[in-house]
Amino acid sequence: MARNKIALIGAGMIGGTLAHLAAMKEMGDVVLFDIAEGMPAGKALDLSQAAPVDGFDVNLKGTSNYADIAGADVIIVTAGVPRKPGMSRDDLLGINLKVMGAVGAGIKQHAPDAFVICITNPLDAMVWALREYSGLPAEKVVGMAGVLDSARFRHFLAQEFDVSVEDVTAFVLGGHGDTMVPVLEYSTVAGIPVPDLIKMGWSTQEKMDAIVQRTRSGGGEIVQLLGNGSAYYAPATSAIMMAESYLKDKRRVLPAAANLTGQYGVNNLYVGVPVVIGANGVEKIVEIELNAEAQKNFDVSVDAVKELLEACKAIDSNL
Ligand code: TXD
Repeated sequence: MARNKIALIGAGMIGGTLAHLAAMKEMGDVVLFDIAEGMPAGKALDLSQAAPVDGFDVNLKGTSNYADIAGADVIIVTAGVPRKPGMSRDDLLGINLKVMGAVGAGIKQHAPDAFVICITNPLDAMVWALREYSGLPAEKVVGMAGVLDSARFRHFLAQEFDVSVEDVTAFVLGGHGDTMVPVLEYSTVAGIPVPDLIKMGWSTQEKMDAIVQRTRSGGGEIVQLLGNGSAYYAPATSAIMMAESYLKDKRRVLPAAANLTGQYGVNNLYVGVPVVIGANGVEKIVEIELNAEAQKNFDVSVDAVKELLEACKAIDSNL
């Protein structure tokens, strides 16, 4: 049986971390693609030289030629420009939309059967544009944000409750950004919902509100601290989890930006919802009943995504 092939479009901070993780897990051969000359080949060579020490056995190749992604099973897209301090995700729109045009064309021509995970910001708009430009079926193109956002939420909750992060599950809906919707009722410690934990005296509503706020601006907090660039370890490992669910047909239930076709009252829009990821890509969109507050926040989030799509269409009339 042929090895899987993982193509990483964008070999920057997240792309390099993705390559390392994919290699360590022997998910398949790895192609690092970037327009920056030499850099993807340098990272591929560096990682190849880690193989004898770490004991992984995969081929890594760096390239600036789209033909090298041919036959990729999974493509993870981080190409573009990351946020600088003070810059909003939306400021990135114009620059990264053009990048999605080039990446979409490359995928369409060379790897139309791949499962594509987009990470580039502003996420919900970029994954939509990438679907449009690539022409791939919507169930094969998803955006990674929810796994990361819920991981951030889990980390903060575990700290607050002083329990293992392994026993904390968290639920985040909506767009990636300031309008994301963490849902406390569906976030638990070993199955006990957060509102019950508040009743049990484990924490207070005020502290939970602060954690929700910190989760919403979790990316910005790291941008400020790093001073240059944005988060990359947790984003990369989150995308790898989605890729593994596809490659191993695990049917994991993960929050992801998926194309809605009427679910949650939304049509033709990518927004973060729980999905089942299996061998066919997005196998199912999980439509849960939201309480009034979550629905209101979700609607705000959807409106923010809609605005971004309008902005994309204003920049490129072909969209
Ligand atoms: O949750 C999420 N979705 C995110 C998203 C969490 C964190 C960061 N998120 C976004 O991911 C971030 O705002 C950026 O838009 C992407 C990638 O972040 P990264 O930190 O990896 O950025 P880098 O290091 O700048 O890498 C981007 C690479 C860089 O090497 C460029 O040369 C390359 O993209 N690039 C391109 N590659 C291929 N093709 C084109 N056209 C291209 N343009 C730039």
